[in-house]
Amino acid sequence: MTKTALITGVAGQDGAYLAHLLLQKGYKVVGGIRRSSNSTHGRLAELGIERDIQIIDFDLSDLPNIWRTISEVQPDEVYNLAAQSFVKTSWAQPLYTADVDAIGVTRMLEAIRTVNPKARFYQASTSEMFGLVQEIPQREVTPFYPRSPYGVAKLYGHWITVNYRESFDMFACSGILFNHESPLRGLDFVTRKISLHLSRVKTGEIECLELGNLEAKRDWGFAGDYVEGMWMMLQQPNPSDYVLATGDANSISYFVEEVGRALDMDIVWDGTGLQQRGIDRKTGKVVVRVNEAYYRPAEVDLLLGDATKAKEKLGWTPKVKVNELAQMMAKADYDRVKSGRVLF
Ligand code: NAP
Ligand code: G4F
Repeated sequence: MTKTALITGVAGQDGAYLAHLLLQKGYKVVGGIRRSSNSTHGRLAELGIERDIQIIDFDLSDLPNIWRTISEVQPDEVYNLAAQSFVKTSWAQPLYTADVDAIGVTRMLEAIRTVNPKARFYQASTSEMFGLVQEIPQREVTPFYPRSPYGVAKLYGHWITVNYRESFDMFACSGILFNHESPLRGLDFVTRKISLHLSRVKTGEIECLELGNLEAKRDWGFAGDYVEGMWMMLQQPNPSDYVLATGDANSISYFVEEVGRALDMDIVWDGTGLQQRGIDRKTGKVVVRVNEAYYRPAEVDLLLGDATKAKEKLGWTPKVKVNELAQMMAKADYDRVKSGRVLF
């Protein structure tokens, strides 16, 4: 029998890749999108699936809307991907972030518990919960220490998912995912900012890319690999929580160098802190500068995950390495910039 999946935040990076994967697996996919005055279907269109999924009006801050959605869709699986997902914005909008990323998860769980308790639930948790890391690498049992209102809100979402599983015997899983990127990544996030802006530097559209802290390290994987892990979690005999990560951490400056290499630049560094500059040795031009405006009130210096549990229990392994990811994103953005295509 055809399974029905409800994906909240289907218009986002992960939502689009997950919808694509589930359609390939024969699911009926219903996707929740919050209303906007602009079109939000760009990623779904890019993957050619805009017309293959049923789109519904959905907002995590609106309990009656969630209730009706679960009632009408009667999903077999629910993937809660919707969130205010940009860490920096969470300092500007801490209450909104908490309402959506923390309480929103309880709204989802309450609606499922009362209306359709057999539905399997995936919560999009995050390595940001490790924040000021207490152990290297980070595993499912590593103590949490979030460093942003986003991380704090997501930690609530994680624990309420665990709590509903233990209290009400629900099939609820929390996926603790490390950073995953792609050509469909939002423009605010650092990898996409680098691939887009260096492409513009390359074509002469802008002179230079401005970034914040170049020293932070992240464990970057490819979003297409990670959505497969989400699906695998909901196919197990028992619900549990899993870290998904590559086990390889690199700095922001490393990602700049790799994207530069893919664009036939040779970026080297001089200076430190706010004076640090990236220079393309091939042209002698300054192509990267540091701007304090992109610093955060509290930084997460290093995230490095250990996905042994996911490898052993789910059979999940990430396929794309960070340098391949940088190349993939550089190529996609360079082609977009050259052809003047819409950027989401
Ligand atoms: P994304 O591209 O920002 O997608 C998030 C989606 O949620 C967007 O479509 C957004 O809609 C929607 N949304 C925001 N507020 C909402 C609300 N109040 N009601 C309904 N929808 C709302 O993020 P992503 O990278 O795909 O990440 C998916 C999920 O995984 C998020 O929960 C994120 O926090 C989490 N996560 C991501 C990563 C990562 O590295 N990508 C790692 C760990 C966890 P608009 O388009 O209208 O803004
Ligand atoms: O790309 P970022 O904005 O991602 P961040 O903060 O790690 O969060 C992402 O990954 C989390 C998983 O760990 C998700 F839960 C979350 O939803 C999101 O997807 O920033 C990465 C690093 C930070 O240390 C930041 O300070 O890059 C540094 N950075 C330096 N310059 C910059 C910039 N980040 C951004 N966005 N823009 C800059 O100009």
